[in-house]
Amino acid sequence: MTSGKHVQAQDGDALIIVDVQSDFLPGGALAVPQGDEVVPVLNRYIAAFAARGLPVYATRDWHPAGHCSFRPQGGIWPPHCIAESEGARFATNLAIPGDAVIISKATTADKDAYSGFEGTGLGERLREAGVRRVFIGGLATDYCVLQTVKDALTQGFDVILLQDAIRAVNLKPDDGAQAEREMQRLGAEPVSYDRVANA
Ligand code: VGL
Ligand code: ZN
Repeated sequence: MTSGKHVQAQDGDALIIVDVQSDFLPGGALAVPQGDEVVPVLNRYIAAFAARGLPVYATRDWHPAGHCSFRPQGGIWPPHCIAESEGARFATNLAIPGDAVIISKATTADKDAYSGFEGTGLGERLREAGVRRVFIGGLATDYCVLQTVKDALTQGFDVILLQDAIRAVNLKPDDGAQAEREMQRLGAEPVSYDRVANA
């Protein structure tokens, strides 16, 4: 399945950056181990897309205080990514283009949404923009990246998984590896930067 051939970003492609927010970085409320390491890699993908005039979408977890996924409310996570808070901001060193489309998700108290497609209109936005293939990276591999990739595939998009720009929570040590295997089994093609940027 994995080959050495290049996957050149071209017309009909979009980059989707999943939840690269302060609370998911080391020191944050729900820190993903080595989550900060995706930032410089994503910046290179962003530059490649920008150089070709291709669109960039950035999703963000954007919860109200008292969200159902928070432990005080009976959920499994520490409170994180509360809308408008410092922790909900994109990583300060992430070079999100000025014209990137920002997609906020899980914005109501009673419902969680790991996928950037869930309740956001992202699928429609992509189709309206003529996007047929999405390159997906960000945080976290075993939650929001996994569910975003699955929904993208279900909605008929081709999916390129940016394997060097994802990191896992790994509540169980194998969760990230298992999520990567599942995404590939469902049809996502894993690449790393050297296969994308051959221009
Ligand atoms: C996420 C846990 C809770 C994620 C969001 O972005 O992967 N994980 N909320
Ligand atoms: Zn969340």
